Amino acid sequence: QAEGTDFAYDERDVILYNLGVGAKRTDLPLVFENDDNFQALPTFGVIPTFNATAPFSLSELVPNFSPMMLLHGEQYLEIRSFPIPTEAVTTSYPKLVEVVDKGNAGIVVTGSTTKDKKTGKELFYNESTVFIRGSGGFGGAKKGTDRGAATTVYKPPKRAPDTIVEEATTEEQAAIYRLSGDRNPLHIDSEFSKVGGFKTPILHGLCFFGIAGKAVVQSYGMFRNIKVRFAGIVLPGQTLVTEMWKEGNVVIFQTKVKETGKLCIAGAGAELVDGGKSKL
Ligand code: HDC
Repeated sequence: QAEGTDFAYDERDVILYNLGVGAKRTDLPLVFENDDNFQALPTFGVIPTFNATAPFSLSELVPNFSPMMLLHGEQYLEIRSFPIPTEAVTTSYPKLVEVVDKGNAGIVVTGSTTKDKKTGKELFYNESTVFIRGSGGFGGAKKGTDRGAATTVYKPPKRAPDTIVEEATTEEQAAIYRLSGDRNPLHIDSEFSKVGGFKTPILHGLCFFGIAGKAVVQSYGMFRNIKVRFAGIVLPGQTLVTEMWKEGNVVIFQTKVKETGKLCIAGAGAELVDGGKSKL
């Protein structure tokens, strides 16, 4: 196996992450290390691999690569062992899954397994899709491959949602979330975001992924995997409305920006552990 990238974290990182995705001071299991039930939200599983060194660079995979034109397109996360440690030294092993040509954009999918460095136990598996505007048309495959849960596009049922959770983000949401490892200037520096086409910095996809995932876990219990498509941007300060439908062991969900009515997460779903009995 190729050499991986280590990432050590402790309860401080867990609390900072939980706050970054909107945990409240009254959510003691999420913000107080001495709470009997202290825990990382399951979406914390995206963090250990986030800055892991990939065995490729995006500029060698697609033409005209520019970091300003890159957006997070989709995310799949699988939690491979429970409970999620609240401190650990991990090693992540990113690899290229596929490159897709959307004509006006290039898509690159990276897969990464994260292990506990001491025990070798697998903790998480992630697949991250980046959507690079202006980097298509290179004659590559037009569609991605089917990889089961990682590529499932969930279809919300016709009935009204079973549960709706509304959560306001704050103007500082991206400034806090970036301290969990994604220092992309797109989320903090308007000079940078302007070049990418956004007047003001936009919220991290993984931040609103975490907020939506928190709505799922707080409504239905722990999940073993979660898949989302980032269908639209979110500005810090906007309110997110997550609509959920329980279909057997799966929570199908989507998230809208209240101010615009537009979807920011679409076709999303999470497979529950034990039918969702393990509540926060
Ligand atoms: O959907 C549009 C959009 O704006 N989405 C929101 C993007 C966003 O806000 N992301 C989060 C913020 S960016 C971020 O967090 C960056 C982070 O700091 C770094 C990333 C870290 C990654 C992890 C590393 C480990 C947009 C612009 C993405 C697409 O809109 P359009 O251009 O209008 O596309 P459309 O015409 O609808 O479709 C064209 C083809 O592309 C497919 N597609 C659409 N949205 C997609 C997508 N594929 C993947 N992800 C998406 N989000 C469509 O299916 C279509 O393909 P086909 O024609 O084959 O059906």
